[in-house]
Order: sequence, then C-alpha cells, then structure tokens
Amino acid sequence: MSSNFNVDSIISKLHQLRHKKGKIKTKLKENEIKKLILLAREIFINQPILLELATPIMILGDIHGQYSDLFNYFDHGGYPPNGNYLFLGDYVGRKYYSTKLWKLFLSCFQCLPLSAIIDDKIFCVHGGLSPNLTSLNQIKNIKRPKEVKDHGLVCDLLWSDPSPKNKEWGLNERGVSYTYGSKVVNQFNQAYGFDLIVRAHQVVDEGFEFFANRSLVTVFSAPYYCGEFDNAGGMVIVNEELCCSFFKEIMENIGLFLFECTSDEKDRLVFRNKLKEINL
Ligand SMILES: [Mn+2]
Repeated sequence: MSSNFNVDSIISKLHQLRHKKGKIKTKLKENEIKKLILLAREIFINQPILLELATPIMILGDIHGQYSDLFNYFDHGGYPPNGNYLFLGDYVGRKYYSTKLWKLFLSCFQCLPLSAIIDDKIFCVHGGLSPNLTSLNQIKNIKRPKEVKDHGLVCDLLWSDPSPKNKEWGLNERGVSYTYGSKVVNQFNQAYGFDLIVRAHQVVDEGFEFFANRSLVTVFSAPYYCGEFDNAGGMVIVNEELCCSFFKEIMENIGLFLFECTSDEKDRLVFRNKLKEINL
C-alpha cells in the first residue's frame, strides 16, 4: 500500500454521507476504492473461514446497502472498534451500482469467512445448515477464494432456510439448497454443544424471529427493505454472560428502541454452562 493511503480519512469521508438519501455519490476516487477492496481482501483471506469470536458482540443480518440504517446500529452499539460487530452477509443493494468495480468486489467477497462461533455456544452463518455437513472441519477445510456453486456445502451455508413445514430436510422454494426443520436444528446444536444458531437471509417482520423453541434466530437488519416491505430491522446484542437482547430499528430517526428479554426469556437464552462458570 502506498504511504498516502489513509483508511481513517476514507472512513471520515464516508461518515459524512450518512444522512444522504437515494443515489449516494461517494467522494472516494476509484483508485482509493480499489486499494480499499484489495486491503479488505487481504484481511479476510488471512482470517479463519470459521471465525472464533468472543463476547460482547453484536450480530447483524442482511443490510443490503441501506447505508444510513447502518449508522443507526452503530449509534446504539458504538462505532467500531468501540463496538464489536459480526455481519452475516448480503451487504450490497440491488440497484445504482457500478459494474466497473463489480469483479473486484466479487474477488473480495469470495475471500470472506463463511461462518463464526461465539464463545463456543453460538453458531453464526448466513443461510443455515447443510445435509452435507457432518463435521465443522469440513468448513475449516474450504479453500478461498471460493466460487459458490448451486449445490453443496457452501451453497447450503449461504442459502438454506429454516422451515416449520418439515422437521427434517425439505425442498426449498427458492429452487436452490434445502429447508431444515426443528429436529435438524436441535440435532446440530446438540452434536456441537451450541445453544443457539444465528442466521440471516430472510426478511422477518420484527427484524428477528425465533425458530425451533429459540434454538435458532433469524436476524434481518435492513428495515423497510427495498421500500417494499414494512419490516423492522434487528440486531442481536450478546453480552459477556451470553445473554442475548434484541435491538429493533423501526424507522430512521423516529423510533429506535430496545426490545429486552423478559426475565423468563432471559433464563432461556442465558447459557447455563457459562453462567455456572461465572458463579464459581
Ligand atoms: Mn441472502
């Protein structure tokens, strides 16, 4: 990297755009964007593909380029590095973007980690589980950069969905990957000692939605997605005791509020092993 490349000044330029609406014109030069992508790519590929993260941490689902919403989450959770965030994917929107830099962005996205584990207890992924997944080492062994095929382990981690229609595996209406039911979720969590799966990939009305008796939660962080839905945006906040609470974004600058678990819900979401350790 050349010495005049300054990430902090780029962040500050981007920060100035937080209240802009519609088609946002960045003040960045094409060359700066290219360098930024290459730098990010280098960082991603040197991280483990299955991240091992610690609490406290905040987890966001699809953000789909809803730029000013991103800052509302940062306002609540603290700006990085003061707040620690895990984003579960689908970062870009579907319109107004240059195809010129697309290939470069793609080469960067192909190096992103695919999943994460928080304090050994929470498994995080974009889409969900896979019938091909029999050991977490299979994820660790995936080589990057990776192209996503329309079937197989990587495809399922990115594109499978939970479904109440079938307790086991089912056909996915998207025409790609599978659906998985409560039995699959429970068996997976039991096999690997997880208490919760956090995934994204689907619009959910409240910004977060539980599945399989709170063994899985879908989080979606783009409120009023595309201007076509009236969904809230959600963020999972995991504290040091592995207690989860949920921040809900209703409408920018109008209603930001924190949904906290009732004490009963807290009991079920605090992970008992960890709690024991703290009490000792
Ligand atoms: Mn998705």
